[in-house]
Amino acid sequence: MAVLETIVVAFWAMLPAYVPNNAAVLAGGGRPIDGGRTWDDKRVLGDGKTWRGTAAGILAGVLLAGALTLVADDVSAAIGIDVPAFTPLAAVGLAAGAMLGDIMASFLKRRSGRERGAMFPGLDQLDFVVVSLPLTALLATEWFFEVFTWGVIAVVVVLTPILHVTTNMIAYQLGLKDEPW
Ligand code: CTP
Ligand code: MG
Ligand code: K
Repeated sequence: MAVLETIVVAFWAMLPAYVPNNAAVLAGGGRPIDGGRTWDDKRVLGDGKTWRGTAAGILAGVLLAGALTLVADDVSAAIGIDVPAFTPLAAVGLAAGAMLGDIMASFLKRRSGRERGAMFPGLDQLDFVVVSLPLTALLATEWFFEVFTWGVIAVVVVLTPILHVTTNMIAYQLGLKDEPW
């Protein structure tokens, strides 16, 4: 695969995992998942992980995967690069894995004494990749290994932190997010 092709496929295939975090920021609020419970005098997850945000995030990711699947053939023909359709299990793995990774990262942040919103460089940018890719490999094995070649995975690891930092800066500037990370 040529470099440009690899980048386009990586971005396309990861969109259902990229969107949930942003949808959660827009929809978040209401009851926190941990119900306010603490462990070792620290919140289990914190007020930044809510049921509503999580559900909206997963829904947004799955719906986007559905929409991309509808246009995959037309887009492939138009740009001359084969972008993949998503199977339902691939969509769920990517979207739910992204939200789960973000939640697990908050769990680790609280254990290390970081308050809600504190930054954790590295973890903040890659938490959702670390869970969404293995979960998708587990749920949609054939689809995963067809789409996520080593080249695509390498691009994802490099591209994701760049996109994450950029979108969060924009969300912060627009007043949608409390911190720019
Ligand atoms: N959000 C949510 N539910 C989620 C993830 C995010 O409701 N599962 C919303 C919350 O309003 C959260 C905002 O999106 O404050 C920003 O997300 P994030 O940066 O992940 O949370 P933080 O507030 O920074 O909290 P943490 O330190 O736990 O990451
Ligand atoms: Mg944050
Ligand atoms: K986060």
